[in-house]
Amino acid sequence: MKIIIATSNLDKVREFQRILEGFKVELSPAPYSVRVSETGRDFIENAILKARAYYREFKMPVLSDDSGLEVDAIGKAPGIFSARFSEDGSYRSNIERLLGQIKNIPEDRLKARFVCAVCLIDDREIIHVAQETCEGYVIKELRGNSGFGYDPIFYYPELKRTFGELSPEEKDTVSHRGKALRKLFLAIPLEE
Ligand code: ITT
Repeated sequence: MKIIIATSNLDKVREFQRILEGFKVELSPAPYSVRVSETGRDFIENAILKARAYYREFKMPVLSDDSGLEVDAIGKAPGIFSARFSEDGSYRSNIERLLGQIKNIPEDRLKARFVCAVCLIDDREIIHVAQETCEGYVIKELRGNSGFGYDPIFYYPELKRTFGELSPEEKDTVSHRGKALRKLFLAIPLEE
């Protein structure tokens, strides 16, 4: 199945292509970005909104992702607002704003998780959805240059490293996105 990746985030595109390498799908980035108002109340609603907008535009199978970081001690922020957390929305400013909000909270109380909802609209216009999480902690210093977004401050206890310190393959094996995409594509029959 030929599928367009319904995102304007090139870091996500790279991860999608890596994670789905062994599946019988032909992924390509969207020819151009489609503006989508992310008005959903949760990750799944927003993933569906993105997929529908891209499907309307390109009229072929599309795969979208809505994801973010939830930090329990600050009411699960930034959550669905992870990309738009700071004024300029850059990865660096988003991290700085988050570090500002947690500066008085001890690190052992900074339990957090990445969440990823993915939505596929297939060639029969059937909508498939999956959501997964990855549990860890936020730390107050940046570690590692790998990955993107909040990866350098997301500590993953099982590997005793931040996501910024993992290889791409290590991240894909345990990440919210890796788990959500595998769950989705293992559940649907794919033809040659
Ligand atoms: P699209 O809506 O076009 O897909 P976006 O970057 O705006 O792109 P989201 O609204 O889903 O996407 O926001 C996701 C944000 O959450 C992303 O920009 C990062 O800041 C953060 N995020 C999601 N997955 C992440 C990951 O694997 N590692 C680090 N940060 C991540």
